[in-house]
Amino acid sequence: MKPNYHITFIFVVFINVVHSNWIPRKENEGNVNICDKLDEYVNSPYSEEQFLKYSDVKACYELTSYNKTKAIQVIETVKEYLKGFYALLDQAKEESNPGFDLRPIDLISELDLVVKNNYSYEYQFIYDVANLIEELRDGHTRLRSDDYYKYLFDQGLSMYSVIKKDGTQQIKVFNDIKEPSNVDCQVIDIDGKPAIDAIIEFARDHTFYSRDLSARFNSALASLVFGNGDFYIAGQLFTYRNQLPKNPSISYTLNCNGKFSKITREWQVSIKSVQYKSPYISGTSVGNATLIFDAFIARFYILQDFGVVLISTEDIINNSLDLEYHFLSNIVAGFKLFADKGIKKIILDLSNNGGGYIFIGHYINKLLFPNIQNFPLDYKVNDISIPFIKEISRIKKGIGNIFHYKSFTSVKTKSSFDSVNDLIGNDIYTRGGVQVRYTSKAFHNDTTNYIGTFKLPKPPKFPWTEKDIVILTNGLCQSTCAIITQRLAEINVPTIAVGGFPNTRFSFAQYAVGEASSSADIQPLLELKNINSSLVSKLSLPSNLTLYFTLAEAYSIKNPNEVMDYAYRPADYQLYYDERSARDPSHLWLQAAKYFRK
Ligand SMILES: *[C@@H]1O[C@H](CO)[C@@H](O)[C@H](O)[C@H]1NC(C)=O
Ligand SMILES: *[C@@H]1O[C@H](CO)[C@@H](O)[C@H](O)[C@H]1NC(C)=O
Ligand SMILES: *[C@@H]1O[C@H](CO)[C@@H](O)[C@H](O)[C@H]1NC(C)=O
Ligand SMILES: *[C@@H]1O[C@H](CO)[C@@H](O)[C@H](O)[C@H]1NC(C)=O
Ligand SMILES: *[C@@H]1O[C@H](CO)[C@@H](O)[C@H](O)[C@H]1NC(C)=O
Ligand SMILES: *[C@@H]1O[C@H](CO)[C@@H](O)[C@H](O)[C@H]1NC(C)=O
Ligand SMILES: CC(=O)N[C@H]1CO[C@H](CO)[C@@H](O)[C@@H]1O
Repeated sequence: MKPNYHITFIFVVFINVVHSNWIPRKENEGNVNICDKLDEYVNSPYSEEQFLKYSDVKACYELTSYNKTKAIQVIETVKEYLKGFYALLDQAKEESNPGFDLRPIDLISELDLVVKNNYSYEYQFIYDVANLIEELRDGHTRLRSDDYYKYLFDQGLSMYSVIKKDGTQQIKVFNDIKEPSNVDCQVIDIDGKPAIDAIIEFARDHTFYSRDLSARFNSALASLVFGNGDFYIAGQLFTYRNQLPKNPSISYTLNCNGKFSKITREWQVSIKSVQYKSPYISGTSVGNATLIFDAFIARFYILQDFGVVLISTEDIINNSLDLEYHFLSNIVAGFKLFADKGIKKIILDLSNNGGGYIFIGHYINKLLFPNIQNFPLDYKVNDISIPFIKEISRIKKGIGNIFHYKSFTSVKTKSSFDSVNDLIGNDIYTRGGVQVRYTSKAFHNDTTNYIGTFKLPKPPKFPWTEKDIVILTNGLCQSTCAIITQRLAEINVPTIAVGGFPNTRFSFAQYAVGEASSSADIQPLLELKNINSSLVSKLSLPSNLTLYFTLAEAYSIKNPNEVMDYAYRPADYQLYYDERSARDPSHLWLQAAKYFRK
């Protein structure tokens, strides 16, 4: 059995290779199955086509009719996974902090209502289920179908938001592949609605990378992300979507220096994935900042007299423990270089960081604050989860897996659990009005969880305290990124969030969890010896459907009963994008440097 390496990350829209020509492809001819034809276009290296048409993809999706029998099976299986493993299922029924834009959801009952609807096509049903689950606004929890999330629908256009001197907020064109002269024109209306309202509505109802609306608003718009050794345009979910959009196009009214125009953009699917390299900064130079160390997944800059560290989500792409080790050694080396150069203040810019291995977050926290205790966790104990806990705990190689009692240190005793029953424990909490059983609270034992063939570097003692670091994000710092930033915020490292709405402080991070998992992670465990056949059939989803979920919840250290996922933690300070700072983060770094604690 392969141990589980505790990866948690949120999908960051992160795209490859630029195509500047938007050549529409020829009309579809004949009666060949349209889905096969699309596959052929995508897979043929000689294809002249660069884009799939919206209407062809729609026709492909509409080849499969809705089958209520199959739909009921899907709903029943999804319910079993959620009841067995989804740590936040019952808390989701409660009213949450008013800082979040979130309604209480009794997901199990609402899933039962979905099958009462009539659908013509299977994809409509799948989207409804997926959208309902996304209303949890839990980035770790979503349903994906290989068939109906196969394509990314793009308009070649991205937008951003600036706050003018008089305090008003505007939507502007950030980048436009088709018509570069539109860049920085103000977007007045979108499909006849004021642009700002259209973006807010979309962010509120159709994005789920934060429970906080300001951060969701940022995700609907474009911003820069550092990754893969360069800067790219991230987010832009309004114009870059993974579900088949309802209409074939969107129209925009633009104001370009007083000249008004209306443009209409069709949705297209780029065959070669598109990488929106930032056209504004590229390579290693960022404004007046000097790059002193490039660790590929991290960069160390000096600007004026302070340091800036960027850390990306790279590990996900390569997914190799040896590389992780290499990256971590480089991160240690970068900080050491700062210390050697006498850098006294450091900005951690973790904008658009979707997370990575949990132990890396833990390691970075301990690197900067050697005595820090990372967030503890627990997960659900019930008829569905117990067989996995017991079975995996019997397997020596299972150490490191979330279901193995030896993967943890007990919060109560501060040492390893003596037996599987010690981990299972007797903890019962009232959540959403019902009694729910969880394991004993535990810390990840990062030594056991990191089964590498090498020793992690023992870092030197660094000179910085919480007064010498500030955290800067655009609100989209998720999962392992939140394990770093929300933990450091609890020891009073100041936090700054960029963007959102005027004078509205908002969350700098979200989804610090104990572990995220999925039906695909559970599938191989169904083959273990003592997992009985009724459990296997309960948990068997069609292989083209994957349910992702938060498996273990994390708890605050400061307020030990507070579940981090539902802890509303607004940033201490807010900054805004303007035409320059949206394209050159060094302008934000200069502003952020004012917030080091005195
Ligand atoms: C619907 O799905 C069920 C279960 O997979 C199958 O037995 C049945 O034939 C399908 N019905 C239709 C009309 O395709
Ligand atoms: C679904 O379709 C059936 C049969 O066509 C109809 O009787 C029923 O009212 C419809 N239900 C809904 C919720 O539209
Ligand atoms: C999954 O695959 C089956 C078999 O190829 C297909 O009939 C079904 O439509 C697919 N369902 C989804 C939700 O992708
Ligand atoms: C770099 O510094 C110079 C001199 O202080 C200043 O004029 C210029 O605007 C700065 N450039 C950026 C991108 O901040
Ligand atoms: C963590 O695991 C290692 C390796 O199994 C073990 O030696 C160590 O005692 C554990 N630490 C704690 C605090 O339980
Ligand atoms: C399988 O496990 C379930 C729940 O623990 C139990 O109710 C059922 O009797 C078991 N079935 C078999 C065949 O052992
Ligand atoms: C740091 C590193 O090795 N990155 C590699 C990750 O994988 C991609 C795709 O194979 C390579 O292009 C990168 O160089």
